[in-house]
Amino acid sequence: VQLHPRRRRKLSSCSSVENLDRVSSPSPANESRVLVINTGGTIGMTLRDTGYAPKANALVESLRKLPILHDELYARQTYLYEYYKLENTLVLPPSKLNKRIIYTILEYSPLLDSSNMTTDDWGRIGKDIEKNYENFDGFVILHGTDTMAYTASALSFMCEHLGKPIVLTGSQVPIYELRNDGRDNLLGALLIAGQFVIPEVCLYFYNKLYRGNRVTKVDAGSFNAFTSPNLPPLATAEVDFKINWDTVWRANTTAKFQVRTELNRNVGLLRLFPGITSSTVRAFLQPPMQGVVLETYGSGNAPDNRPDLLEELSKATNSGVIIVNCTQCLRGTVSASYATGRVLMEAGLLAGGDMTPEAALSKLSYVLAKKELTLDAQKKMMAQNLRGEMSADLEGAKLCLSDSRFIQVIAKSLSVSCKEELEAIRDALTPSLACAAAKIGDTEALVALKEMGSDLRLGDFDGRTPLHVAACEGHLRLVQYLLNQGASVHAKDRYGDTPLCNAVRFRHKDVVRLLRKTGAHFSREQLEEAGSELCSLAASGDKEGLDIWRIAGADLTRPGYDGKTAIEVAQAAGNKDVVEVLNSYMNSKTMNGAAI
Ligand code: ASN
Repeated sequence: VQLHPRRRRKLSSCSSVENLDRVSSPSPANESRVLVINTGGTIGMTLRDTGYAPKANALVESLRKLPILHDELYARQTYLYEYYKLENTLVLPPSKLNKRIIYTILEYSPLLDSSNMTTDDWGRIGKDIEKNYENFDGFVILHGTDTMAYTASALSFMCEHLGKPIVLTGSQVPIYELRNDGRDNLLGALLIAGQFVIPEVCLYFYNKLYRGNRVTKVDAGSFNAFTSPNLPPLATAEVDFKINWDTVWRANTTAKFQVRTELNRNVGLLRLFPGITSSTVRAFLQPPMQGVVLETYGSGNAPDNRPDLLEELSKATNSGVIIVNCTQCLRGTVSASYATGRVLMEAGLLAGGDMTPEAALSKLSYVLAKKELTLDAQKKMMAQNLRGEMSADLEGAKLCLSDSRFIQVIAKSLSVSCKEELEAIRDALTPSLACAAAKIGDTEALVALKEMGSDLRLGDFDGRTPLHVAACEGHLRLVQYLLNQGASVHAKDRYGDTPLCNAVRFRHKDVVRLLRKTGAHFSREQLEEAGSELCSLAASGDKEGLDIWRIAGADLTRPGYDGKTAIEVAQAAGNKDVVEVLNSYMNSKTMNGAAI
């Protein structure tokens, strides 16, 4: 009889777990452990005379009675309660992936409506995760929706070198009500945190998993309360969970997880509006203010006919206040495309890219608390993509295609986060890789590159395509493969050379024939210049060289720079056999390669 590991341990009575800190999991392969930190929010609220308010010490008992959120039989059979000695530990029924998620609920007191949250509460959550980090596979934070985007953003920065999932969720309707979104949201968050190593602070709501620092609450009256305007969801809960691994953040680190709880509270959000007075701006920017997110119009614009306003902003940045320019628009990024945007840069503002105001504010708070950094270093950090909160400037980058393990490894080492950045890296690297594969005749590598979405027709930094390289090397099969993939025989590198020129130079007759068959030809200028080359080959008695040029389509009667033809040069040099060969070429129809 196969005994569950906990039962075996129970029988040998070696379990002595007293509290959360000392829990060590028996970790059977199909079980994972999730710590649920219940901070409050609607999910655990009941209606009182004063309106909805959190109800303490009620959640665990009500979840225990919900079969979709707790399997009492399994808990008893596997001695769950005895082993963990925690009243607040429950277990989900088996998932589709046949996993058991054992979750322990740590309830805060008092439970908070998230409108009452402060930076101290973020610190407490962070510390509790840090304290329990090694005992759990993932973390779920139950939180009110009103400020969930702020908490998610702040935690994303505070959690340094994160390697496990932290999923915030909550609901719009209390879990105690008949129709509610709390059950689904909690279940989905538990399944994700317990089954997928998504090393990010995320937010799960209404069947979607978002990057925490990309979300914003957009609807007070819908179950679909959040959106991530500038980044697609990390996962969607459909019939199965579909994880968008391309988008999942890759922490580039060998350092251990730690939580930075120090946050600077002298930060603020200021929203521009037509007619805002300079005295309002001045008052807002007064000490002790150290960091401000200025919410500007459109792509980061502000009036450029308001020197009074710009002067206040300049004064503040000159005195060391970091001001980040973010757009009021829900979607899009700040850019310097308008004069009205450039004036803000001149006033010393930092471009906030496509960060949400919530992310920009909490990033400021995190960065400004790093007292060991100079102001310049703090500004530099603000401009960096720390946790996937902003997209890199990808102007000019070609975006398309799918994914590859290889590129992911490179992306990881470059600390690249989002799909767009990944694709830009792939598109920068793969032409060179394809050329390298062509050099050694590695068709398999080219097939693999193609499968990862590379366009084998693209050239490298010198405009050299894999076909150029394969033609140089004389890899006939590879040339055939590339032509079948749509490689162009007319591609010119930066020196104006086509694959045909390369094949001629390195004297690969078969390749020259194949390229000619596919329509390759010399240009008019090249044909004119060929005269001199033919003469020098004739002078040195190089019959093979002359033959290659013939096959490639050169006109053997074309005179060189001094007006003499190859045959005249051969005669003058006494190269009789060359004269013979040239005569035979000219007498036959195969004088140039067009007739092969
Ligand atoms: N006021 C609630 C909160 O943020 C809203 C909710 O959770 N749906 O705590």
